[in-house]
Amino acid sequence: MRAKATLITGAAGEVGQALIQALAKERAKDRNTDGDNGRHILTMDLNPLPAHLATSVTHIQASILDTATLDRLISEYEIEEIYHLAALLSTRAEFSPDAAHRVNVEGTMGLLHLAAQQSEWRGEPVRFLFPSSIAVFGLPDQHTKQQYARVREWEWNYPSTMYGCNKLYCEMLGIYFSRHYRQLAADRGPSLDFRAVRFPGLISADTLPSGGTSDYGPEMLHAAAQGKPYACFVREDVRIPFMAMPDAVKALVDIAAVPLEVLSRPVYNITSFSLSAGDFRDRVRSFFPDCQITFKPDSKRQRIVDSWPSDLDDSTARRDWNWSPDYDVERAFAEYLVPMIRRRYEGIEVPIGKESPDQQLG
Ligand code: AKB
Repeated sequence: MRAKATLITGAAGEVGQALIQALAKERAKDRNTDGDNGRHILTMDLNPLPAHLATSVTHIQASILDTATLDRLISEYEIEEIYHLAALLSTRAEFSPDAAHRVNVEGTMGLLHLAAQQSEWRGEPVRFLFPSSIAVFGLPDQHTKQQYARVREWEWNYPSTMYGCNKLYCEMLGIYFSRHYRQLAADRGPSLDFRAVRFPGLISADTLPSGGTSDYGPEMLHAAAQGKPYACFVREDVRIPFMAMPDAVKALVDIAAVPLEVLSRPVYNITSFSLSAGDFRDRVRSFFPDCQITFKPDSKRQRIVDSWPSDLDDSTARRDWNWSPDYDVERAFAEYLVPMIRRRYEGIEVPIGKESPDQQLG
């Protein structure tokens, strides 16, 4: 019999690393109460996992586009749940749109197929967790951005980036596979159970993002903690929503855990707090008074954040599955980011923007 498994793609990225820690902790607790239930955590990424994570999972260092590896995986494991995190982020995708399309769209399509086949085979839907993004929104100008401060899920779905287009289309593919594919093939058993959350900019104390456009927030903070100067690549006044990494992981784990009946939609906005780049600098300065943060906007990256909403309306997630972030802006900085980052840089040097691998989301 094949062993049951949860698969995490893009596992060496920021969300992946945080998710592995959370799931491994859960599994260890389950093992203590129920004994070994035989559930494995399989991780996949182009890059190796950091040593401290590699021991709690089975890591496959491969591309999600490698169909032979995926075929081998499903011959060995019964995959019950997929956290599909692998993606090329918004700035990188603008430089390599073909590669972004291959990884973000074709990669997702392959995994949706795999999940649909596994669901049929098991006679039970595979849960497919998909991190989408504020990049699916595209506000045309500053006036509209100010007027529509808190966007709902279905508003302004006109992305201006390759990454945003990829994410929006993959949300739709997920819905297609879970709802319509099943109807056409009614005799083939259940299809997959697709659930997505749209993340704002994520900030981790443990890792740095790379290739994203919301990266200026975490980069500012990590630079300040290391006493390095930082030139922010967007204007001081531009505002977007953010979230601390533990809340991003909590959102994925929580939406995975609720019964399907409580979800009134397949895709949910979620957020925590909104800050302008100037507010972000002020927060950082209140903890690191000597920080040297300047603003040197890059017009292309500026255009991307200008098109993203300043806030999200996440009331449906709050109502349907009790979504609520643990970290508001005060707590995020004072109780998570700053203390953890201070500890991290005691004696450790990590070059800004150089640490994280290609396949990740943040
Ligand atoms: C990016 O900047 O591309 C990501 C995102 C907002 O999805 N962090």
